[in-house]
This record gives sequence, C-alpha cells and structure tokens, in this order.
Amino acid sequence: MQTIRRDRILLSFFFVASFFIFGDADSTLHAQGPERVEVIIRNFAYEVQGGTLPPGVPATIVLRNLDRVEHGFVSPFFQEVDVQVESGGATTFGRGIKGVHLTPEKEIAIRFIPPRAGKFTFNCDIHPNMKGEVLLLSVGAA
Ligand SMILES: [Cu+2]
Repeated sequence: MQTIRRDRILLSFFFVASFFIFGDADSTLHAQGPERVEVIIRNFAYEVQGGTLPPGVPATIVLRNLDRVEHGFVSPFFQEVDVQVESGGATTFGRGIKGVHLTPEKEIAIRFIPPRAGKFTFNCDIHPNMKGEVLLLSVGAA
C-alpha cells in the first residue's frame, strides 16, 4: 500500500516537473507575443501560416524572405495603427510608415494591436502582383 502511494506521488511529481519544463520552453517560443502569424516570402508570393489575429490583442507578424531578391511589405493598415518593426536588434516604431523592405534571407517581426475585425491586406511595392492578407477575427466569429 505504502509503495503504491509513494509511486503515485513520484509520478505526479514528474508530471508537474515536465509541465514546468515544457511549459517554459513553450513560453520562450511564444515570447514574441501571444498572437502570431508567419508570412513566408517564397517564389514571389506571400505564404501566410497561422490563421487569424483577434482584434484588441497584441499581435506579431513574423516576415521571412526566402527569395534571392529584395521584397516589400506594404500595407494601408500601417497608416492607422502604431507598429513596431524589429529587425536584427533594432526596433522602429510609430504610426504612418508605408512599409518595410526585406533583403534576401532577412527576417523581421512586426507588432501591433489590430483595432477592429476585418482584413489586414499587404502587398509588395517592388513586384505589383504580390499580394496577401491576414484576417482579423475574434475567436468564434464566423
Ligand atoms: Cu516582391
């Protein structure tokens, strides 16, 4: 009887310990912000990975350029929200930027709080047929 009980306690200890270990690793991965979408630029197209962003919640868009040419990321949305653009240790912030340019292999993070539901549309100012969008939707909204 006594042994079984001790095993159970030991087992639950490991369960809790692993929760902390993996919980910690997880929070490091998501330290960029609770809501996150990745946009990969590949073959002159935007690939959006991650779904929707809810209004009113801090959001991060991680942009990565896998092409061998420079691309742009321009959005009319930047005119109406405060954005933070993080790139290689430097952060640019403010309202009213037109967009950003990414050289090959470059990765940047764009942070903002979506003010309302709708569409966050973006395009490349260098290649006019490159377009993409991320939906801004509350969880459970149809
Ligand atoms: Cu482009």
